[in-house]
Amino acid sequence: MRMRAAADLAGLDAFGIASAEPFEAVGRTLRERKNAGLSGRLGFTYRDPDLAADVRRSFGWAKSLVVAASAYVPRSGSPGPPDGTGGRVARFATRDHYAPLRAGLGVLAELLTTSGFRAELLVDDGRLVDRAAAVRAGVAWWGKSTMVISPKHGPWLLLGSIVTDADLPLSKAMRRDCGKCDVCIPACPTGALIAPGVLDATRCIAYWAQTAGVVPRSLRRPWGDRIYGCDDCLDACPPGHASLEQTAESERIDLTGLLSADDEALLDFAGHWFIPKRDPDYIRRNALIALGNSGRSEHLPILARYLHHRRATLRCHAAWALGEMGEGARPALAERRTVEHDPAVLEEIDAAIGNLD
Ligand code: B12
Ligand code: SF4
Ligand code: SF4
Repeated sequence: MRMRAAADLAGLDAFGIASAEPFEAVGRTLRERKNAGLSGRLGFTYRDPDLAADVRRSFGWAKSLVVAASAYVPRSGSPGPPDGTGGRVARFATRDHYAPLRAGLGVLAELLTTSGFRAELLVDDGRLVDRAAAVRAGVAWWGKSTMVISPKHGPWLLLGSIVTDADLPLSKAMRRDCGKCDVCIPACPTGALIAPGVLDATRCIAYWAQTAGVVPRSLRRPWGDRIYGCDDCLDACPPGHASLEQTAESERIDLTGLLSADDEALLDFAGHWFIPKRDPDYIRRNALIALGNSGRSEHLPILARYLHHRRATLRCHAAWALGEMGEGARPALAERRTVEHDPAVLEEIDAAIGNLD
């Protein structure tokens, strides 16, 4: 009871306690999806499913999980659908929305340690499946989008837990589910939700926005104006609509500004994002896709410049983006074709020229 009151005072939006028993079904699911290729190159909980599904492998003394959630939408501000004027960042990443969650959990952890118990904070960590903990602690239910959903905040929650050796009274799981609703599934622009509760990460824009390499061509148009993350299956979710109504619109990100910025400025801007190898070229890659989708001819010069970038990945994406720009892009593509040696870039240039024909 004292913990719940402290959670409220610490500004946490949901709270519950679960046992630290293994999440056996989740471990099985992680292994099955990994074997089926649905997790792509994801690390995190997929790196070692046995570890992720059993917190006692990391903390042998664990008895309970104190689970909390922080709602971010009313505070996040985020632009709506594409309007061609700039790039979009998913709401969870518009700023470091994990900070209030970590701070609130820190208060609860201190309460435990000052009472003589052990307390380890886990947020977005490979050693715990956060959603499974939240469901067991009665904080939310598992939605068909794979998000966990609360009646008050819908899917707009970030989750974290404290692993403790305190034997705390357990919360009851929520007696709710999505019922007949399934609107998130067709709302996904790439068909990544292949069945209720099953995500094929290799088709998910949120996955690709934080994964190294060349983004599959089939995903680039549905990518729209995104720079990081994707919210479409969350936006569609009815229990979250009341929160969305309170959201203030924020500025779109100037894509040409991003593409002209140096490494330091880019990493500074995106400091709290998960960026493969902290390599800012992946933000540039994402911005090139968004720029291609803007269809605005004033962006031709910057795209033509990127067609000569030292990184083949960026040349691939610049070529594709030029192919989306219409006839004005042909001279730049034709010129690069005469000097390009990388087979993957040549293939992109040919596809882009084919798109203009
Ligand atoms: C890897 C990862 C990703 C991957 C893969 C996501 C995924 N669905 O697995 C990628 C990069 C794609 C991703 C994207 C996003 N992520 Co993420 N991600 C994680 C991470 C690190 C692990 C998730 C995991 O283990 N998945 C494993 C699989 C097995 O879990 P699952 O798909 O939920 O599987 C269960 C369901 O399928 C259910 N189930 C099975 N059958 C059925 C049938 C029905 C009918 C139903 C309802 C359910 C159901 O049982 C399975 C478990 O047994 C967690 C942090 C953590 N340590 O837990 C954050 C986390 C899940 N991500 C989070 C967020 C916010 C996002 C994004 C919204 C960010 C964004 N806006 O771009 C998107 C949402 C995309 C989506 N629809 O999931 C939050 C989710 C909070 C919430 N309310 O659910 C977490 C918990 C981070 C945090 N600490 O808050 N993420
Ligand atoms: S995050 Fe976007 S791409 Fe991924 S499942 Fe949801 S709607 Fe689809
Ligand atoms: S949109 Fe509907 S089916 Fe999908 S997670 Fe939300 S409530 Fe569940």
